[in-house]
Amino acid sequence: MNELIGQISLCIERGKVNKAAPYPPDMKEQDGADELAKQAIDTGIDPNEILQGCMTGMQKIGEKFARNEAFVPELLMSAKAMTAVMTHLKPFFQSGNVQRKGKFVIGTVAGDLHDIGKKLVAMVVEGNGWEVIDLGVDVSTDKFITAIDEHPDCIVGMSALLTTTMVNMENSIQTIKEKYPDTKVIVGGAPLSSDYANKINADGYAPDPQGTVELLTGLK
Ligand code: B1M
Repeated sequence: MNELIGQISLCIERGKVNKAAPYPPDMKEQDGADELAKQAIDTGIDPNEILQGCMTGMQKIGEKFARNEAFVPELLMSAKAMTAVMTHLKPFFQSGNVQRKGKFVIGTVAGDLHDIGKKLVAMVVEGNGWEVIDLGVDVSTDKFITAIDEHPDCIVGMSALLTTTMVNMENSIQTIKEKYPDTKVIVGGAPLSSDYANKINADGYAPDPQGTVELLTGLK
Protein backbone atom coordinates (compact mmCIF):
# COMPACT_ATOMS: atom_id res chain seq x y z
CA MET A 1 0.00 0.00 0.00
CA ASN A 2 1.22 3.53 -0.83
CA GLU A 3 2.60 5.23 2.32
CA LEU A 4 0.13 8.11 2.19
CA ILE A 5 -2.78 5.72 1.77
CA GLY A 6 -1.46 3.68 4.69
CA GLN A 7 -1.48 6.85 6.81
CA ILE A 8 -5.04 7.70 5.75
CA SER A 9 -6.10 4.16 6.58
CA LEU A 10 -4.54 4.51 10.04
CA CYS A 11 -6.32 7.85 10.60
CA ILE A 12 -9.65 6.18 9.80
CA GLU A 13 -8.87 3.25 12.08
CA ARG A 14 -7.77 5.55 14.95
CA GLY A 15 -10.37 8.29 14.32
CA LYS A 16 -7.86 11.07 13.65
CA VAL A 17 -10.02 13.61 11.80
CA ASN A 18 -7.60 16.49 11.20
CA LYS A 19 -4.45 18.11 12.54
CA ALA A 20 -6.35 20.29 15.03
CA ALA A 21 -8.18 17.33 16.54
CA PRO A 22 -6.86 16.41 20.00
CA TYR A 23 -8.06 12.81 19.56
CA PRO A 24 -6.40 10.32 19.74
CA PRO A 25 -3.92 11.87 22.20
CA ASP A 26 -0.90 9.96 20.82
CA MET A 27 -1.52 11.47 17.35
CA LYS A 28 -1.89 15.07 18.59
CA GLU A 29 -0.56 17.69 16.14
CA GLN A 30 -0.07 15.11 13.40
CA ASP A 31 -1.87 15.48 10.07
CA GLY A 32 -5.26 13.79 10.07
CA ALA A 33 -7.53 12.18 7.48
CA ASP A 34 -8.50 15.62 6.17
CA GLU A 35 -4.98 16.91 5.40
CA LEU A 36 -3.68 13.52 4.19
CA ALA A 37 -6.59 13.01 1.79
CA LYS A 38 -5.93 16.45 0.29
CA GLN A 39 -2.22 15.63 -0.06
CA ALA A 40 -3.05 12.28 -1.69
CA ILE A 41 -5.30 13.94 -4.23
CA ASP A 42 -2.77 16.72 -4.90
CA THR A 43 -0.12 14.02 -5.52
CA GLY A 44 -2.38 12.46 -8.14
CA ILE A 45 -3.29 9.28 -6.29
CA ASP A 46 -6.37 7.57 -7.74
CA PRO A 47 -9.43 8.46 -5.58
CA ASN A 48 -10.50 4.80 -5.78
CA GLU A 49 -7.23 3.80 -4.09
CA ILE A 50 -7.82 6.41 -1.37
CA LEU A 51 -11.30 5.01 -0.85
CA GLN A 52 -9.90 1.49 -0.64
CA GLY A 53 -7.47 2.66 2.08
CA CYS A 54 -10.42 4.12 4.01
CA MET A 55 -12.34 0.85 3.74
CA THR A 56 -9.33 -1.02 5.14
CA GLY A 57 -9.25 1.39 8.11
CA MET A 58 -12.99 0.95 8.65
CA GLN A 59 -12.61 -2.82 8.41
CA LYS A 60 -9.93 -2.75 11.12
CA ILE A 61 -11.93 -0.59 13.56
CA GLY A 62 -14.97 -2.82 12.87
CA GLU A 63 -12.94 -5.91 13.76
CA LYS A 64 -11.66 -4.25 16.96
CA PHE A 65 -15.25 -3.40 17.85
CA ALA A 66 -16.29 -7.00 17.29
CA ARG A 67 -13.46 -8.12 19.65
CA ASN A 68 -14.55 -5.55 22.29
CA GLU A 69 -11.28 -3.66 21.82
CA ALA A 70 -13.09 -0.53 20.56
CA PHE A 71 -16.47 0.97 21.46
CA VAL A 72 -19.15 3.21 19.91
CA PRO A 73 -17.30 6.53 20.58
CA GLU A 74 -14.28 5.18 18.66
CA LEU A 75 -16.52 4.05 15.78
CA LEU A 76 -18.00 7.55 15.70
CA MET A 77 -14.54 9.13 15.48
CA SER A 78 -13.64 6.75 12.63
CA ALA A 79 -16.88 7.71 10.86
CA LYS A 80 -16.00 11.39 11.32
CA ALA A 81 -12.53 10.83 9.85
CA MET A 82 -14.04 8.97 6.91
CA THR A 83 -16.50 11.83 6.32
CA ALA A 84 -13.53 14.24 6.17
CA VAL A 85 -11.95 12.12 3.42
CA MET A 86 -15.22 11.83 1.52
CA THR A 87 -15.47 15.62 1.30
CA HIS A 88 -12.29 15.52 -0.82
CA LEU A 89 -13.38 12.51 -2.88
CA LYS A 90 -16.88 13.80 -3.66
CA PRO A 91 -15.94 15.99 -6.63
CA PHE A 92 -14.23 13.02 -8.32
CA PHE A 93 -17.13 10.65 -7.86
CA GLN A 94 -19.61 13.29 -8.96
CA SER A 95 -17.76 14.54 -12.00
CA GLY A 96 -19.53 12.19 -14.43
CA ASN A 97 -22.10 12.86 -17.10
CA VAL A 98 -24.55 15.60 -16.06
CA GLN A 99 -27.38 14.42 -18.28
CA ARG A 100 -29.81 12.61 -15.98
CA LYS A 101 -30.46 8.92 -16.68
CA GLY A 102 -33.26 8.60 -14.16
CA LYS A 103 -34.14 9.14 -10.51
CA PHE A 104 -32.77 7.09 -7.64
CA VAL A 105 -34.26 7.41 -4.17
CA ILE A 106 -31.98 5.94 -1.50
CA GLY A 107 -32.18 5.60 2.27
CA THR A 108 -30.88 3.57 5.18
CA VAL A 109 -33.77 1.54 6.53
CA ALA A 110 -35.72 2.07 9.76
CA GLY A 111 -33.70 1.63 12.94
CA ASP A 112 -30.34 1.89 11.19
CA LEU A 113 -28.05 4.92 11.53
CA HIS A 114 -25.14 3.78 9.32
CA ASP A 115 -24.81 6.18 6.41
CA ILE A 116 -21.24 6.14 5.10
CA GLY A 117 -21.74 3.31 2.60
CA LYS A 118 -25.12 4.68 1.54
CA LYS A 119 -23.59 8.12 0.95
CA LEU A 120 -20.84 6.56 -1.17
CA VAL A 121 -23.41 4.72 -3.27
CA ALA A 122 -25.37 7.98 -3.67
CA MET A 123 -22.23 9.87 -4.74
CA VAL A 124 -21.17 7.33 -7.36
CA VAL A 125 -24.69 6.88 -8.74
CA GLU A 126 -25.03 10.67 -9.03
CA GLY A 127 -21.63 10.82 -10.73
CA ASN A 128 -22.95 8.31 -13.25
CA GLY A 129 -25.73 10.61 -14.34
CA TRP A 130 -28.66 9.81 -12.06
CA GLU A 131 -30.64 12.32 -10.04
CA VAL A 132 -30.29 11.10 -6.46
CA ILE A 133 -32.79 11.80 -3.70
CA ASP A 134 -31.07 10.81 -0.44
CA LEU A 135 -33.61 10.29 2.35
CA GLY A 136 -30.92 9.87 5.01
CA VAL A 137 -30.93 7.28 7.78
CA ASP A 138 -33.62 5.53 9.82
CA VAL A 139 -36.02 5.84 6.90
CA SER A 140 -39.52 4.56 7.63
CA THR A 141 -41.70 2.83 5.05
CA ASP A 142 -43.94 5.93 5.03
CA LYS A 143 -40.99 8.12 4.13
CA PHE A 144 -40.07 5.83 1.20
CA ILE A 145 -43.72 5.93 0.05
CA THR A 146 -43.86 9.74 0.27
CA ALA A 147 -40.70 9.94 -1.86
CA ILE A 148 -42.25 7.63 -4.49
CA ASP A 149 -45.43 9.76 -4.42
CA GLU A 150 -43.23 12.73 -5.31
CA HIS A 151 -41.02 10.83 -7.81
CA PRO A 152 -43.24 8.09 -9.28
CA ASP A 153 -40.68 7.22 -11.97
CA CYS A 154 -37.85 6.53 -9.49
CA ILE A 155 -35.96 3.35 -8.60
CA VAL A 156 -35.63 2.86 -4.84
CA GLY A 157 -32.43 1.76 -3.07
CA MET A 158 -32.33 0.55 0.53
CA SER A 159 -29.23 0.19 2.67
CA ALA A 160 -28.80 -1.75 5.92
CA LEU A 161 -25.68 -2.50 7.96
CA LEU A 162 -27.24 -4.43 10.80
CA THR A 163 -28.67 -7.93 10.76
CA THR A 164 -31.36 -6.55 13.08
CA THR A 165 -32.44 -3.82 10.61
CA MET A 166 -32.10 -5.61 7.27
CA VAL A 167 -35.29 -7.46 8.24
CA ASN A 168 -37.15 -4.12 8.05
CA MET A 169 -36.53 -4.08 4.30
CA GLU A 170 -39.02 -6.88 3.72
CA ASN A 171 -41.93 -4.96 5.20
CA SER A 172 -40.96 -1.73 3.39
CA ILE A 173 -40.69 -3.58 0.05
CA GLN A 174 -44.03 -5.32 0.54
CA THR A 175 -45.80 -2.04 1.34
CA ILE A 176 -44.15 -0.26 -1.60
CA LYS A 177 -45.09 -3.07 -4.00
CA GLU A 178 -48.72 -3.02 -2.79
CA LYS A 179 -49.05 0.68 -3.61
CA TYR A 180 -46.60 0.86 -6.52
CA PRO A 181 -46.27 -2.63 -8.11
CA ASP A 182 -44.11 -1.29 -10.96
CA THR A 183 -41.57 0.49 -8.75
CA LYS A 184 -38.25 -1.34 -8.63
CA VAL A 185 -36.53 -1.68 -5.27
CA ILE A 186 -32.89 -2.69 -4.93
CA VAL A 187 -30.97 -3.41 -1.75
CA GLY A 188 -27.39 -3.40 -0.46
CA GLY A 189 -25.23 -3.24 2.64
CA ALA A 190 -22.67 -5.47 4.31
CA PRO A 191 -25.00 -8.15 5.77
CA LEU A 192 -27.07 -8.46 2.55
CA SER A 193 -26.75 -11.04 -0.23
CA SER A 194 -28.47 -11.90 -3.51
CA ASP A 195 -30.24 -14.77 -1.81
CA TYR A 196 -31.60 -12.49 0.87
CA ALA A 197 -32.66 -9.93 -1.74
CA ASN A 198 -34.60 -12.66 -3.59
CA LYS A 199 -36.18 -13.83 -0.36
CA ILE A 200 -37.60 -10.39 0.43
CA ASN A 201 -38.77 -9.77 -3.17
CA ALA A 202 -36.26 -7.04 -3.95
CA ASP A 203 -35.60 -6.43 -7.65
CA GLY A 204 -31.85 -6.74 -7.16
CA TYR A 205 -28.86 -6.70 -4.84
CA ALA A 206 -25.72 -4.62 -5.32
CA PRO A 207 -22.60 -5.27 -3.23
CA ASP A 208 -21.05 -1.84 -3.85
CA PRO A 209 -21.49 1.53 -5.62
CA GLN A 210 -20.35 0.30 -9.04
CA GLY A 211 -22.62 -2.73 -8.75
CA THR A 212 -25.48 -0.34 -7.99
CA VAL A 213 -24.80 1.66 -11.15
CA GLU A 214 -24.77 -1.55 -13.21
CA LEU A 215 -27.96 -2.80 -11.59
CA LEU A 216 -29.72 0.52 -12.20
CA THR A 217 -28.63 0.53 -15.84
CA GLY A 218 -30.07 -2.97 -16.25
CA LEU A 219 -33.38 -2.05 -14.60
CA LYS A 220 -33.96 1.17 -16.50
CO1 B1M B 1 -21.83 0.07 13.64
N1 B1M B 1 -21.88 -1.85 13.38
N2 B1M B 1 -23.13 -0.07 15.08
N3 B1M B 1 -21.58 1.99 13.83
N4 B1M B 1 -20.40 -0.07 12.46
C1 B1M B 1 -21.15 -2.42 12.24
C2 B1M B 1 -22.02 -2.48 10.99
C3 B1M B 1 -20.72 -3.86 12.79
C4 B1M B 1 -20.50 -4.91 11.67
C5 B1M B 1 -19.48 -3.72 13.71
C6 B1M B 1 -18.99 -5.05 14.21
O1 B1M B 1 -19.58 -5.62 15.10
N5 B1M B 1 -17.91 -5.59 13.67
C7 B1M B 1 -21.92 -4.17 13.69
C8 B1M B 1 -23.10 -4.89 13.02
C9 B1M B 1 -23.23 -6.33 13.44
C10 B1M B 1 -24.39 -6.98 12.78
O2 B1M B 1 -25.48 -6.51 12.74
N6 B1M B 1 -24.11 -8.12 12.20
C11 B1M B 1 -22.31 -2.78 14.19
C12 B1M B 1 -23.06 -2.52 15.37
C13 B1M B 1 -23.39 -3.74 16.24
C14 B1M B 1 -23.48 -1.22 15.74
C15 B1M B 1 -24.33 -0.82 16.97
C16 B1M B 1 -25.51 -1.76 17.30
C17 B1M B 1 -23.36 -0.69 18.16
C18 B1M B 1 -23.99 -0.39 19.51
O3 B1M B 1 -24.62 0.62 19.68
N7 B1M B 1 -23.80 -1.31 20.42
C19 B1M B 1 -24.81 0.60 16.59
C20 B1M B 1 -26.16 0.59 15.85
C21 B1M B 1 -26.69 1.98 15.65
C22 B1M B 1 -27.87 1.96 14.68
O4 B1M B 1 -27.68 1.97 13.49
N8 B1M B 1 -29.09 1.93 15.22
C23 B1M B 1 -23.70 1.01 15.66
C24 B1M B 1 -23.34 2.34 15.48
C25 B1M B 1 -22.33 2.76 14.65
C26 B1M B 1 -21.88 4.23 14.57
C27 B1M B 1 -23.06 5.20 14.60
C28 B1M B 1 -21.00 4.50 15.76
C29 B1M B 1 -21.01 4.22 13.25
C30 B1M B 1 -21.78 4.68 11.99
C31 B1M B 1 -21.58 6.16 11.70
C32 B1M B 1 -22.13 6.53 10.36
O5 B1M B 1 -22.42 5.73 9.48
N9 B1M B 1 -22.31 7.84 10.22
C33 B1M B 1 -20.71 2.74 13.07
C34 B1M B 1 -19.70 2.22 12.21
C35 B1M B 1 -18.76 3.27 11.61
C36 B1M B 1 -19.55 0.84 11.93
C37 B1M B 1 -18.45 0.13 11.09
C38 B1M B 1 -17.17 0.12 11.90
C39 B1M B 1 -18.16 0.73 9.73
C40 B1M B 1 -19.38 0.88 8.81
C41 B1M B 1 -18.93 1.63 7.58
O6 B1M B 1 -19.14 2.83 7.47
N10 B1M B 1 -18.22 0.93 6.68
C42 B1M B 1 -19.08 -1.31 10.90
C43 B1M B 1 -18.05 -2.43 10.82
C44 B1M B 1 -17.55 -2.63 9.40
O7 B1M B 1 -18.25 -2.41 8.43
N11 B1M B 1 -16.35 -3.09 9.28
C45 B1M B 1 -20.12 -1.35 11.95
C46 B1M B 1 -17.62 1.54 5.47
C47 B1M B 1 -18.66 1.62 4.36
C48 B1M B 1 -18.04 2.28 3.14
O8 B1M B 1 -19.01 0.30 4.02
O9 B1M B 1 -21.36 0.58 4.95
O10 B1M B 1 -20.55 -1.70 4.16
P1 B1M B 1 -20.54 -0.22 4.02
O11 B1M B 1 -21.06 0.15 2.56
C49 B1M B 1 -20.58 -0.50 1.40
C50 B1M B 1 -21.40 -1.71 0.96
O12 B1M B 1 -22.04 -2.38 2.05
C51 B1M B 1 -22.34 -1.17 -0.08
O13 B1M B 1 -21.58 -0.12 -0.69
C52 B1M B 1 -20.76 0.53 0.29
C53 B1M B 1 -19.47 0.94 -0.35
O14 B1M B 1 -18.75 -0.16 -0.84
N12 B1M B 1 -23.64 -0.63 0.30
C54 B1M B 1 -24.68 -0.60 -0.59
C55 B1M B 1 -24.07 -0.02 1.44
N13 B1M B 1 -25.33 0.37 1.33
C56 B1M B 1 -25.74 0.04 0.08
C57 B1M B 1 -26.98 0.25 -0.55
C58 B1M B 1 -27.13 -0.19 -1.85
C59 B1M B 1 -26.06 -0.83 -2.51
C60 B1M B 1 -24.82 -1.04 -1.90
O15 B1M B 1 -28.34 0.04 -2.42
C61 B1M B 1 -28.67 -0.55 -3.57
